[in-house]
Amino acid sequence: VSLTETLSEIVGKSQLFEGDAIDDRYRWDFMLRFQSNPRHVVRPANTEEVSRLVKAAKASGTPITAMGGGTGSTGGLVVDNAIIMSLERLNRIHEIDPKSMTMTVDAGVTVQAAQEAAEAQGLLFALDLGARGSATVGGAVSTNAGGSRVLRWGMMRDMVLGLEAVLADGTIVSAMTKVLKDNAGYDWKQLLIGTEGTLGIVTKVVIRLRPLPISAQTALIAVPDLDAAISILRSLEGELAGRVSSFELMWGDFYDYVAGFQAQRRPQPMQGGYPLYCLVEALGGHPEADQEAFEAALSGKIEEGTILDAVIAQSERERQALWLVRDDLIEAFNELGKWLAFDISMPHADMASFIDEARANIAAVYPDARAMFYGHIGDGNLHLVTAGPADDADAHHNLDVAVYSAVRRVSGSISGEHGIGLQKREFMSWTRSEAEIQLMKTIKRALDPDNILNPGKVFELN
Ligand code: LAC
Ligand code: ZN
Repeated sequence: VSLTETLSEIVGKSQLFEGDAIDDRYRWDFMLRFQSNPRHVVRPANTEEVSRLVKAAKASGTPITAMGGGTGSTGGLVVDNAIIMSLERLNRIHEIDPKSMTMTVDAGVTVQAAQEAAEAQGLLFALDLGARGSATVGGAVSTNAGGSRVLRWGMMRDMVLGLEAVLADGTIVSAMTKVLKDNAGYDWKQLLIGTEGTLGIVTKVVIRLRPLPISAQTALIAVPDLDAAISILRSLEGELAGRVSSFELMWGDFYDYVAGFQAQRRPQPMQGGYPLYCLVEALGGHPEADQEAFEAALSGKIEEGTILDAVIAQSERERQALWLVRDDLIEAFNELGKWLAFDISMPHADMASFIDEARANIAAVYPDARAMFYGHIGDGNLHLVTAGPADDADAHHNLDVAVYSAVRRVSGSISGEHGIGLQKREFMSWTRSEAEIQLMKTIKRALDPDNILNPGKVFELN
């Protein structure tokens, strides 16, 4: 029997697509840097089918790549003549357990659907990112997604209590536990999280929930420099006793560009021209007292001069408008032509010198390139978007080298959150030691000796 027949037998004819029947969204590379060429697209209905599909892939020696919402930006879904297994039909929210503060969901549930279901029970699924409407929980687990609240609640790996996954030989391995503390031997869940589908395919997750905050204080503040931003962050974290949930920084050129672009549609929340802008949000349980403490903390800094200007949201509508400056970016970026995104991280102490060096390196290769920094500054995680003037593989490589050589000097990471995928593979040795990379390969070979699961991502095995 052909692989086509086997796949069709497992998922049913209507859930197998080949050739021209493959929709463009399954050939998708979010950053349009690579060409993806799946031979088969399958859409299993449950974990059993996922397991049988992996076994069939293995038996025929065909690589298989699991797909969530397709919002990854490092080419992690780009394949050549492989099976794309979309988990979109694994979309059930199985349970919310308010007593244990957990929710149990299939991998294909979107982050937003999970957030909303938790919220309806008065609970918080703390992961949040701009792609919430499409990104799935399974994708967030397999990439260890970060986003805008890591500062307070950690990354996806900090929210996973239980996991079910399918290994490269089709074994279903399940620990759908709700316990927070489990030191019974190796934590294999953490071994799979963040491995971009190369060690196992996540099918179900028990997520740790938090009490739903009932008060939000959100402000856009302008500051004179990076040191001021970091000192404001540190003092707010102390003064607001752990309630600071997001601290997003936008450099002046980024803000002027994005807010300027958005001004076609809505008023700019604050005038342009300041050196740096921070979007800061605290979440809590005492609306009036929280707002008072927040405003008091900010006004102290306005008096000192560490805050140059501030807009404090007075309603949920104003809060959302402030967030749009930070989250509604793609159209503004697309206006730049082809753009590249970076997600580097480093200690706060090295950030200012890193930025100077990265800017100088970029200007040295492309004096006319745009390079705008922003990011999750509370986590030491910077984003950088570059655009023009050149746009081909060589230009992309030159820009990568310009940025990652500066990352290397400060012993930072070439990926704070988006992962390695295909895109950053060649720079792994700039951010990880040879011994670390060998350890990763040893683990990969042990769990996936035939190199079936999303091969070629993170590193080339041979
Ligand atoms: C962000 C995505 C790109 O933070 O990680 O905007
Ligand atoms: Zn980010």
